[in-house]
Amino acid sequence: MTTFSEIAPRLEDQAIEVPSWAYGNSGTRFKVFGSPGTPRTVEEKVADAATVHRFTGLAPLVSLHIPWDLVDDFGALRRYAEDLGIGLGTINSNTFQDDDYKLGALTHTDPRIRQKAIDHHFACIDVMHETGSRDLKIWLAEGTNYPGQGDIRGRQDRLAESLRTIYERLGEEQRLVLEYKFFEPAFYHTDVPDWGTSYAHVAALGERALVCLDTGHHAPGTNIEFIVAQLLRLGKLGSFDFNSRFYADDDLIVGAADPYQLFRILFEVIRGGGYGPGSQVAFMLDQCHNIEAKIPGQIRSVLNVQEMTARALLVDAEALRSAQEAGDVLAANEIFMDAFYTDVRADLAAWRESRGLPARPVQAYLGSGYQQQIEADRAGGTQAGWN
Ligand code: LRH
Ligand code: MN
Ligand code: MN
Repeated sequence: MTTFSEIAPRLEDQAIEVPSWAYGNSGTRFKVFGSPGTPRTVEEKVADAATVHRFTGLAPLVSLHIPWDLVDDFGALRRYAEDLGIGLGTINSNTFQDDDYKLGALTHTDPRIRQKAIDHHFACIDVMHETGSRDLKIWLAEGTNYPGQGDIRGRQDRLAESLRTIYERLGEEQRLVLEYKFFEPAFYHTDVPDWGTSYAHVAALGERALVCLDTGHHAPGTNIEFIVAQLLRLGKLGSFDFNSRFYADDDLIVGAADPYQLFRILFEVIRGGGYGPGSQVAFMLDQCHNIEAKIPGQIRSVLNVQEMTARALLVDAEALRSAQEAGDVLAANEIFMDAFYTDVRADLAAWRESRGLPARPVQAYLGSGYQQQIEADRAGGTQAGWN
């Protein structure tokens, strides 16, 4: 049995990127709830993200969404973030809130609209040069609602061409990550519905194009850890968007719906070399906090990832391999489950304290006065939201 003290040094390698939109108001198509203290500006979102890092030591980067997080001077925003102890991370493009894109953006039949969508990605790359971001993340809301509505094959061809144009614009240190999602907002067919389609496109582009796996973007019952293993094997897993789901693209707190699934995913990440020095896999959250408090919700989320990472690191890899090779089904499963069932919370609390962090970050945040302060300071103005 591997012990906590044996794996503790590896916990230092954990860095989770938080999404700026987690701090703004969000909701469902039925209602967006306002909440006191919600950021009114991009700077305030960055300050909240930095607070999550201050209480956990786990979240050194905040991911931005363009145009939701558009500012005049991204260099100044970068300096502001760095003064608060964090960096600006992945830049997310947006081709899903413009009437022009109703029937497609990078896949559209009209070259003018395709070029408009490509230009938006060029603008995102310009932002990345200023923010120092490595990754351009592309999630497309494209597809059709009715059989016969579009030429599925032609749309793939136009998508490949648009992606190539964007890819060629990247700087040498920059990467493109292509996110897939099996449905929504299109319901009949989606242009990038699964890892295979994303893989086909990024493989055609080149080394700096990779797949982004959003844990909420699969059909129920999908074996996500298998996809993780396969993409790592192929050298094409670029990033995660972590969250959890019960029914659709719920964007709930990662590890809340199915901690065991998160454990299995993280086990394959570690097994496949996707964690620790030399790994190119970005651990991001893609979540919204519709009804719960946002900053403690983010703190809880990064702690959930840390907790399941620790448990996955506890799997006795050597004993597991011996049992697997001996064909000992029950022993292999028991070794795996022993690690999953190990409660690491007290060890993690002590480990945090040893590094000058609060043992219980959520409680420390709630007692810190930060929430009261932002509720007082941020009265008035317009709260940032999903737009
Ligand atoms: C839509 C989505 C996607 C993007 C995010 C901004 O499904 O959740 O995952 O990354 O919006
Ligand atoms: Mn996502
Ligand atoms: Mn999503």
